[in-house]
Amino acid sequence: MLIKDNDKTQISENGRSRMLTEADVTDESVYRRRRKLLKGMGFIGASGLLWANGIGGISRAKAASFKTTAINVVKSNADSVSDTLTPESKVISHNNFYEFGAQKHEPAENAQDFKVDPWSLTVSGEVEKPFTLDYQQLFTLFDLEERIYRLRCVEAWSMVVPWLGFELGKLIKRAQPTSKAKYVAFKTLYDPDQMPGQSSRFLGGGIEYPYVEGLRIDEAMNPLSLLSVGLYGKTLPPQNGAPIRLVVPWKYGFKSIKSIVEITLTEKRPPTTWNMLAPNEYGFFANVNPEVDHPRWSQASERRITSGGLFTRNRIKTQMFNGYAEQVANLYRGMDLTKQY
Ligand SMILES: Nc1nc2c(c(=O)[nH]1)N[C@H]1C(S)=C(S)[C@@H](COP(=O)(O)O)O[C@H]1N2
Ligand SMILES: [Mo]
Repeated sequence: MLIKDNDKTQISENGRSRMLTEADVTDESVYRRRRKLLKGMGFIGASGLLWANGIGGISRAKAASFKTTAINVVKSNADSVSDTLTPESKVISHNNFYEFGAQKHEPAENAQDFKVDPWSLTVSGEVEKPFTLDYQQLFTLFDLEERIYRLRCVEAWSMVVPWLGFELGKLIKRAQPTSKAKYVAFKTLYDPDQMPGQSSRFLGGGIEYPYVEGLRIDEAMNPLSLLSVGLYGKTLPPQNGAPIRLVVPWKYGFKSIKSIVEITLTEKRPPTTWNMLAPNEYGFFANVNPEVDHPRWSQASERRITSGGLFTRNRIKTQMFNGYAEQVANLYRGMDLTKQY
């Protein structure tokens, strides 16, 4: 991956160097306060989120033309972490989504006209009951919950994001996997007319499209594996993978594939985009591991993107499985994680 802006991204957002603005910090503190309040009231519901949209929506509106809408959340999940949230303005402007450009600021600039409705997500392969969901069903099939997760990119930066979504396992169970289903393969939309990176090796970073990813079935069924349809109380903006993307918080960010159109249960391990491009650098498992360095840089620490200003370093130690060892270490018992990276 492009690593050249590893430590400079926070001073160069949207292609311009700039100081931290008030919106960067207001976003998060308002959000936190609202969340506490709602929790105190015993629920997180539609009216609260509409109220949040009225406040938090301001900073998004000035940069984005894509319309996001408030989402009804049924519950807040116990797996949420209490780390300081990355401000919404940064979550939606510092992205990896090579279909819209390989520079961090490009997806937010190039994806605003992306059409997400109608959408079609198919679940098939080694299942008894294949099915296809339309745009509306992505939001109504299951109760949506909020999960605050760490997101650790293999490039050694990280964020903390309040996602909205449902467990991947619920979707898989609905399709009734056969006994041959050992892996789950994911595919991003292929539409070069809408995704300029797919027809330009320069913009698209030289990777093969469509972007594909995969998990072992037990990883996919782990309750932490989330299909996200929103963040910060609203539907996903396109740069973050609208209308539906995967979030696997104990793995490097490239596993968290965006704008998914196909989920296929398979017997054999499916090919995955970054592994195909550079197998010595990116493994199939891609578990966050501070002890296994990338061939070109250390993974022992990371730059946490917070509301820090121009000269804030925010360098923190990377945790095994990104801090989720308690929930997932048992999935890898007996494996040599230096070889199965
Ligand atoms: N289809 C697709 N999915 C993708 C990527 C991509 O380029 N294309 N980039 C991945 C990488 S490297 C990261 S770190 C995360 C970033 O998610 P975010 O932009 O929402 O923070 O998305 C992942 N999903
Ligand atoms: Mo990444």
